Amino acid sequence: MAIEKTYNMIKPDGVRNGHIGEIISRIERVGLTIERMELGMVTLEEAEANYGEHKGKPFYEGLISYITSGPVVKMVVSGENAVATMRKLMGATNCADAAPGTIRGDFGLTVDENVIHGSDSVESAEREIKVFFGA
Ligand code: YYY
Ligand code: MG
Repeated sequence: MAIEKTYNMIKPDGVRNGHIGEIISRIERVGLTIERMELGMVTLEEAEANYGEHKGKPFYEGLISYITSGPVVKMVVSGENAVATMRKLMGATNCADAAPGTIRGDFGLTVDENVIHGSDSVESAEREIKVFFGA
């Protein structure tokens, strides 16, 4: 086990639908620590840097316009196995496949508006934290 940092972001639908408090509670309840948190818009540059791996895929343009469409909550979360623990709390990418009890399973319906983002590895987390919070 290792203490890790991960980047998480409550997406525009999660903010718009009023799930900020519940999501933060779930993160705290498992014993992870919210180290930084900011509510605000995602710039086009940040969106393209965060989702560069998906450039060229059919959903890319929609993803960029969606993530820049309204306020999000940007967070750095830390703790034991923070990357995998947050992925477990989030659930499957497609909300329709996400298990009940997960954030996506409980608060989302679709794959394109799926409530929350979470880094998929320690390396991605380092990169994403720099994109959204600087060095
Ligand atoms: O890491 P995660 O968010 O679970 O999924 P990714 O495969 O990295 O895709 C990033 C993001 O793209 C996903 O959260 C929603 C969107 N997306 C989509 O709109 N349609 C797809 N078929 C796949 C992904
Ligand atoms: Mg991903």
